[in-house]
Amino acid sequence: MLHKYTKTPFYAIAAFLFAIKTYMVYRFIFELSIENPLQEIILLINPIATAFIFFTAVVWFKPEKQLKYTRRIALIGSLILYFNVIYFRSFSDFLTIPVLFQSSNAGDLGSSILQLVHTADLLLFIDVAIIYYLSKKVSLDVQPSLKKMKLRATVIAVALLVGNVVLAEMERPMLFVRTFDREYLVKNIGVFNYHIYDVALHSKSKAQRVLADGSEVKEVEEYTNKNIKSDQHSKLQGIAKDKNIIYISAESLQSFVINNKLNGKEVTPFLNDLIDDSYYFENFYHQTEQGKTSDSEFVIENSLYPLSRGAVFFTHSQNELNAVPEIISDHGYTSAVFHANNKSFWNRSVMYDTLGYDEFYSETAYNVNDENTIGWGLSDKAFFDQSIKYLKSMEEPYYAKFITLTNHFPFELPEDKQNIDKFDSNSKTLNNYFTTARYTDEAIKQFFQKLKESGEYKDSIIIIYGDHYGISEYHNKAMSQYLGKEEITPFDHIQLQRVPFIVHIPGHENDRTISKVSGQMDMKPTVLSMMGIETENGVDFGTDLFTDDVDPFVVLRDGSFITQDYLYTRDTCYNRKSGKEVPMEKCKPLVAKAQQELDYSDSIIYGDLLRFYNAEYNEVETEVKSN
Ligand code: GP9
Ligand code: MN
Repeated sequence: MLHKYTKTPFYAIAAFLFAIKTYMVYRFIFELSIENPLQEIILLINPIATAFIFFTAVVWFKPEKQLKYTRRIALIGSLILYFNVIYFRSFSDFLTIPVLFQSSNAGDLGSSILQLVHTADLLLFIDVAIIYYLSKKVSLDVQPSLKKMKLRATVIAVALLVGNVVLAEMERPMLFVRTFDREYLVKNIGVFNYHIYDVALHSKSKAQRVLADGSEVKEVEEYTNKNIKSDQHSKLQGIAKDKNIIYISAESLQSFVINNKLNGKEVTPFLNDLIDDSYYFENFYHQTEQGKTSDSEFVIENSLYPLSRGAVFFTHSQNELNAVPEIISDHGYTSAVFHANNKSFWNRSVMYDTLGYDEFYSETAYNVNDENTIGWGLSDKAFFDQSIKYLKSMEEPYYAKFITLTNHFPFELPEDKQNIDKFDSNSKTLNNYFTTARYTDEAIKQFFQKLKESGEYKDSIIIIYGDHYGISEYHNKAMSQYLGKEEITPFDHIQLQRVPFIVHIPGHENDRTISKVSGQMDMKPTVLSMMGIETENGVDFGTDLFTDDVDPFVVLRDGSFITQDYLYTRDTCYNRKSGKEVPMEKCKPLVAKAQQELDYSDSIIYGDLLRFYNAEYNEVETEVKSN
């Protein structure tokens, strides 16, 4: 009998065991960084406070029920923690409610998921096993049964929690306002309370649509007109008029491999050559969040920020938007997306309708078999090969978006297809990455050849961009080894969010590499202006990149931002060119502006505000026409 040795009620023993486990996960799996002693204390207290608040709830039941519920709480809590562990290994991030509702994606993850589950993970359930075992050995007499005891237990648990929250607010003022910073939240209030907070946020965002009215749109429009929209005519205005636009979304392709080598070999030889014959934006950042590829699609078609939690493709697929495919259909363009994956992944089949795409060539349009499958699905080479016939069948001018897949985590490629070495470091992910990045480079090369052979090339403008990072912070050590740096600082981390953006115009001669700071947000106005289409709608956040009258200001979804002179992230201001820390005063005025911009964009999505704007705009348009 356990209670021969101690009079501690069982729920408290269980809470203690569970808290130790949680703490271990924070320290050794999430590797939550500790910057000062107060953070250390908070990180120690929050698992205890959280475990006690949940486990103490059982005291309000009869003693035998208390044991049963204690076991259940331990099991459910452990599963929730474990799901976070798996998600974290892939995304260096924590689950949110919208991400959970995207579980239809999980079935398609296949080998990726297996890579994320380790045998040693069984250790994460040791406390559950002990709790099950001990629960059979405890005496019911020492479980709280009198009201007084129950109240005392509850008061202690609540006091612990309040103490935790007060300390957290002291350490991190405005903690609950900065919702995008999930790591801070987890560090300060723990992963379970973070989930509760996330549920509250979710309900709030749902309510926002109901309560929205059209008045806010005008304010957003004033902001974008004043701060973002260019008054100049672009140097390339109309250059793509009546030409086809071929977009290539290069999966997980980051700029650090461009013009870079591994063991003396170029990683992306084709793209490196192409860049000499194209406009290449070397300081171009992805602006995605949890929605990954789908977020990049959302950003480039709408010039709106993705959400800080979940993927807009899932959470707001019924919103009224003003996306590129819809706009250009009024100008005689046909549009299609090519992506050889399950059409429901990222809810694409629904969202592409909302965006105004005419056609979606998904997995079912392709012949996918064992020979031509790599990792997540159809290999990029086979994908482009099989796409050409569909492309040729499209009515011109067309707008076609190709989404590659082979360079996707875990970046596995059969040996006979590897034309560059693997890297040698402690990160299998980074080691593999070079081989699949090279594979995509070769696939794009072949695609160009096919475009030329089929006659599509000369009438088209080809735009290549990286959708988001491929190598998360989790692999910083290996990354620093590759880049020959002592460590990856927060500054370096933001610089690693650069992805290639290449605009290739056949027959054009003024090509050059452009250093100005830019981001995915800018693609919509840039491409529309190249097509010679005037955008009447001012409610978006991008600048035409071939104009020069607006100071570049790239805001990332986590509130970090980059200007020509400065880079701001994690409460620190850096000189963008030297990477040296500079006084915060330099960045301060822009911190609020970045937040404002994100908030404006969120209000458009949460409130579905474009339904008011588009309605009003159409009214004006009809009036003009009828006059
Ligand atoms: C899947 C592809 C990759 O269809 O878009 O998705 P990701 O995981 O990069 O968002
Ligand atoms: Mn992707």
